[in-house]
Amino acid sequence: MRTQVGIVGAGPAGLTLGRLLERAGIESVVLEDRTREYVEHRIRAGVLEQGTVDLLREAKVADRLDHEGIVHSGIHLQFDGERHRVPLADLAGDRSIVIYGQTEVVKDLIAARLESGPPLLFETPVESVDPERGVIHHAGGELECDVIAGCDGFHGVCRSGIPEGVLTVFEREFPFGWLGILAQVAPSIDELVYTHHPRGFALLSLRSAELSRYYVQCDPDESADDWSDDAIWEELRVRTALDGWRLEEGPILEKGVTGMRSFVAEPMQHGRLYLVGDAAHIVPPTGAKGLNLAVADARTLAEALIDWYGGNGDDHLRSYSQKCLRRVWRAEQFSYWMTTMLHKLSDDAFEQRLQLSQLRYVTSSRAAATSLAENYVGLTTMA
Ligand code: RFL
Ligand code: PHB
Repeated sequence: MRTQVGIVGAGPAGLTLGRLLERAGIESVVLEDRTREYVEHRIRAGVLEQGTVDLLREAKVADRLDHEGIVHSGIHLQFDGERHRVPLADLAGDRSIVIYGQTEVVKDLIAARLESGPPLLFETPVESVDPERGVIHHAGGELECDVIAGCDGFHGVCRSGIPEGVLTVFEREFPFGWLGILAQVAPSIDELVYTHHPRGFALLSLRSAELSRYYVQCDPDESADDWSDDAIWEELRVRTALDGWRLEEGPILEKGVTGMRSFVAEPMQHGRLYLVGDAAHIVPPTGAKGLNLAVADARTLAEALIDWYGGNGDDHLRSYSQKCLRRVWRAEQFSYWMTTMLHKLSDDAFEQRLQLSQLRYVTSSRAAATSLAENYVGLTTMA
């Protein structure tokens, strides 16, 4: 089998790239390890930057997003028994975020691809890739390609297809994780709340008018099964408590623990292989950047390939890695900053005083709040 672009992985990166190529008349085959059911129900991100929404609209996969996505023009930061609103849109040139689950983005992209026809093969694990020859070895045989897009996430096989010594890896692992739940209850507040508390971080988010998505900081190697529903609600209640406000509870539909790390592999390209999204970089979820970075990489690669197949040379393919890494490192810094400002890092009282002072500064200085706001909604200068 032969194709122009072989795409490994049907997450947001692979599916977005496939969609953009399809609209430009460039052939691709998407190979995905898991079932459609599994990929469509993997609960992860929920915050889309304006730039991500704009791209999905251009790609004509935003009908449901435009109906069901919830626009938020602010977030709250809570600490020391106070809740402060950061007016994102006022501070960041009228740009906002949209709450729409990654599961829904993936469903929309899969439906569009299956309707229009280019191959999307589920349950087809890729075993290895050859970046020099442009060959993908998978369970059913070989796929020869002009270009391989490694969109197979952090644990995929594409990154390890790059010969030793080529990549430089930058990494930080955090000594905590997030216990996340999806609960069948109306959100108790209409915008996100990021809470710093002596017992640890908590985040109140949502998926819809009936579904809430909540997180608490926990040990990274804890199992979600060790947490009873009552224990989770108790922890959420204590960490987010505020005079005159109540956290509504409901049945927990799903729970899971996720570790937190920062990771970047440079460069994001070798031979015919281009790494896209989590395959090349990971951010801790506190800045809500992972999915948005994956979509931005996919756009950059699609534009470079459209240029190249259109006979306009390979300048953009050559600068793919450099262009993506600028945005990636901005998101790494922002996510690291949000993470270390908001989580319980240690029992060190000096460190805790610095965190509180930083939170007070961000919620009282317009300049500091503007910096948070423009990074959170997505910097247009990084496009
Ligand atoms: P994905 O989504 O991991 O997709 C990779 C796909 O590749 C498949 N695969 C293979 N296929 C074939 N052969 C192989 N050998 C393969 N190995 C793997 C996998 O099955 C999968 O389908 O990577 P992608 O596309 O780069 O997308 C990245 C995003 O999923 C990720 O960055 C975000 O979910 C991160 N994230 C958030 N990002 C945001 O922008 N905003 C958020 O609010 C946000 N919240 C989060 C998050 C991630 C979280 N977790 C669970 C890590 C909240 C959480 C809790
Ligand atoms: C989510 O709704 O899943 C979510 C929101 C904001 C984050 C991370 C996750 O920073």
